[in-house]
Amino acid sequence: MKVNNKRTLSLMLGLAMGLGASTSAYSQASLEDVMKARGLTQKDLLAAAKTYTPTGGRDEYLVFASGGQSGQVIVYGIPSMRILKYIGVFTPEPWQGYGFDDESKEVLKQGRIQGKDITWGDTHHPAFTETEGDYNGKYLFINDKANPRIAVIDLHDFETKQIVVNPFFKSSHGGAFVTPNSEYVMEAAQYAAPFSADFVPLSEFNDKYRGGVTYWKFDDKKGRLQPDQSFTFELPPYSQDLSDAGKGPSYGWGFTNSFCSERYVGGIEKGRPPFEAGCSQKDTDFLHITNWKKAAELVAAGKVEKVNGSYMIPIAQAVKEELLYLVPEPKSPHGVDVSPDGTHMIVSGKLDSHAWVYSWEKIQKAMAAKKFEAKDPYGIPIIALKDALHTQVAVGLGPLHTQYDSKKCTVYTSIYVDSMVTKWDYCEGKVLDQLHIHYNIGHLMAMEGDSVSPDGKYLVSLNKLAIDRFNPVGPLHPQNHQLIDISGDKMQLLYDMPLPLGEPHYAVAIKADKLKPAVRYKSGWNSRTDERSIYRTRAGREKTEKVDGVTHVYGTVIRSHITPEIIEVEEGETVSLHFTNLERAEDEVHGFAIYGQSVNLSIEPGKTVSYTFTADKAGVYPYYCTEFCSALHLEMQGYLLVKPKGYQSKGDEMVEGQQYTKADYEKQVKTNVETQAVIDSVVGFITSHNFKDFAPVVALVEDATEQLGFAGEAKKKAEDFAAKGDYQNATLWAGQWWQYQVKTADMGLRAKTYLEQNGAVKVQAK
Ligand code: CUK
Ligand code: CUA
Repeated sequence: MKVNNKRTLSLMLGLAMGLGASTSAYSQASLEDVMKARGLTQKDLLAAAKTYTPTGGRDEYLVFASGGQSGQVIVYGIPSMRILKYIGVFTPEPWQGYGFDDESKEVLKQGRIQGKDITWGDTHHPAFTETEGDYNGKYLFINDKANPRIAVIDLHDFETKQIVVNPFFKSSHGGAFVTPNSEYVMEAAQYAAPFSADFVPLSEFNDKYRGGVTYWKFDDKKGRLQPDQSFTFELPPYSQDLSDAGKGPSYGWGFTNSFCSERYVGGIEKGRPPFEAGCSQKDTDFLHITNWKKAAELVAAGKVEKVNGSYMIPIAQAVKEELLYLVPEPKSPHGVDVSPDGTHMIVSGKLDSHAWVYSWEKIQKAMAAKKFEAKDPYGIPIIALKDALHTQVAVGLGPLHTQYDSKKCTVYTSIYVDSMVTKWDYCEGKVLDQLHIHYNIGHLMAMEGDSVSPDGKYLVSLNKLAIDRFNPVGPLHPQNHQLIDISGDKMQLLYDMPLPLGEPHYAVAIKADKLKPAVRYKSGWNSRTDERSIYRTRAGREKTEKVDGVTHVYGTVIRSHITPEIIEVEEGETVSLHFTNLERAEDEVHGFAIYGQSVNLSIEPGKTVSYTFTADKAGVYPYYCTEFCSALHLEMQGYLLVKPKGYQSKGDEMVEGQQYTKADYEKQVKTNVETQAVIDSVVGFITSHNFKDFAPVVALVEDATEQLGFAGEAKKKAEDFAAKGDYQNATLWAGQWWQYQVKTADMGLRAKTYLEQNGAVKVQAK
């Protein structure tokens, strides 16, 4: 297999470079035919060879992209651009049971705004946890712009674990940005509003409306944000935009830019010029510089007061303690990006064709000398542009965001109006290359681009419009992520990926080998709180128990049955179902759905999930497993029987189906004996090879052994019934025995195939 792929690849590359002559005529002709038929150029083939990933292949990087209005996070691979997962974050997602099982409902509940459930989010900026400025692959944060919230996703299982609500803001955009050791996660406000929930007229905008930046404390061990140790800088109502944390020499500081420092409040319906006119009057806005390290010390020393139960540093205190400065920045900027070595900050003005490069050394000098050109209306010192600027570079119309290359001084800036990427040198201040994008690029993202050691290699352009790039699917178009090769001097566009979920804002990419996701949970695990579930149920211990008026059903799922198979309750009872997936096998997930209830549970191996509801109407409610988990998946079913109040049982209500005889029993046993022979031969093959050297095979063997154990138990029951002459039950149990054998054989054969394809060698048979 491997050899073949290599051959195809070298053939493609050979052709692309015009060196096809030495390869076999048949293959060459067919490749050329395909090129001709599909209208592909050699450049296309080269791009294909750089992204195509053969079956079973893995990607070098994983991207975690904001899902925009979907309130989710999208995970895909680079260079293949294959989508791997949508992670439900602020929005319920049925496939994962997110927002359907009791455990994940608790997570979404944390995100309530003033007591109201919010079932969506506007996700913009994901960020990884870092250790000394490098991505450590442990957690991911993402913000919600519409309702100022930050979510924590655990990369051990790619699940959302926590949502925190900003105690002051009414929107937030400048999050999530992480300090170099994940001490804090920055979240800046966007649209200024009163810090309280009260009504305040717009006439009091300048005095009572406020912006701000919150530093959320992160506990690396617990993997949770700590609201009681977090603090917020009160800032003027300047529409703070994006943020970035300092590193190296700028470690301990945070940078947040802003637009509409005019403090204009619109009012087109009252005959006033609209927001967009009033918010772009001045030639500059303000970059806010905050000292989080010193602020944290003040908090620890008890010198910061709590407002609404949360630490808040008023502007006056921040100025007095020298924690807060302003620097002019280009008009209506979007994005502030600190260089990997922490010495420079780049800000681009959407309404300016320049990117401005600030020197941290100069800024620090001005701070030390207390050299300020003025104070803003709130008393915050303003450092003069000339005392902060390293250089200005004309990069194109409407520059937005900047990403750093692995090569020193090299950066890429997204140019929104001109729809292109400009590659330039921020040390020398010169443009190096430009590449056209389809269309209207927003963010762009390089591999590990926010870390202290970016990898370069690829750039992804996250575009606002796809227009004519894909097959039309109605007025709402998919979005377009474009993959660009930046390994050479010239950028090369490789791939267009339509994303049909939400507007892409930012994304982050991490080396895939830094992630170590689990394949199963510890048995009986509550994945949302990361502890053993109090409802964990072991095989054979399934039970129903009424506690404080709630009927708790402790159930299990394993191929191919749900235990219990029949649940009987009385009309009006509150029922709490708890299911534990007893599987050990990789990817053996079961689902659970029931008629008339809005629920789908995803029960991954080891997980325990719950679903609580009121059985308010008498009736018959079939339930079933929603994942095609085995050949007998359709039979993975059951009934919830909700009896009318005061219903009198007429005795045995089970109906007997088909009647079985001794002949039926013997026929089934014959089949089982034959199946066992197949299993034995597969086992013989596996044990005569070095299967222990292959982890996936070891897992399969474990799983198969477990299933075979179940087969043995069923066999014994069948034989006991047969001995008593009860061929009805004997035949049914013999059938169950065979079911387990089939599952065993299935896994054994998968293991055998794996060994054959991965070069297992024969060893001494034991
Ligand atoms: S944003 Cu959307 S393109 Cu929210 Cu960072 Cu710039
Ligand atoms: Cu379990 Cu289908």
